[in-house]
Amino acid sequence: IMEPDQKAKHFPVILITGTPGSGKTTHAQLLVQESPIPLQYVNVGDLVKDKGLHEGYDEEWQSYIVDEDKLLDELEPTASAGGLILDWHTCDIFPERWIDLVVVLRCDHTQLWERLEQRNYPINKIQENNESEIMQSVLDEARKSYDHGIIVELRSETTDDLENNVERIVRWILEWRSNHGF
Ligand code: DAT
Repeated sequence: IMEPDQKAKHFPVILITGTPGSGKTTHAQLLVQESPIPLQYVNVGDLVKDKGLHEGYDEEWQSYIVDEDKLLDELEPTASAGGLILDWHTCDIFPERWIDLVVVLRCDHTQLWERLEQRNYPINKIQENNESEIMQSVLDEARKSYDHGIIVELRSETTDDLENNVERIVRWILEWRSNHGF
């Protein structure tokens, strides 16, 4: 007879990743609205900044140097409890056991360039991110870090893409729930 696992998560943890500008925050915010279950949204970049989980600021790249140990300690309780959307352009630092679904957003690189220009990113940062999208760096990083079966690559160029993607993730959530006996 199997004992019910008292510590089992009732809700999954979804990581939304992709090159900056690919649409992570836009997707996560719509998903929070459309989700059939309560999901807490964490923008990891904002968390790093707000809680000082870094070792200073890199002026050249205009980004914080993340203190990974501090970040993981901060997120551990929420991640273990479940019901979480993580939004970050880096995906290889989270323990595999935390993550139930990895969504990698992809965008045409010319469109990405325009989105980052609108954000007033410095040119070196636009170039770096543009190359990273062309080289599919985030997707490769995800494939190195997680079971390929939990990774889904989705295009994020149009509003239709956004709506279809969120619908698809909602269906996945319902399936996850039913597979876990809820
Ligand atoms: P990220 O969080 O990955 O940095 P974002 O969600 O802030 O990206 O999106 C960057 C910009 O691009 C923002 O102005 C919204 C727009 N955008 C992203 N995905 C889109 C989509 N699928 N359709 C239309 N606009 C999109």
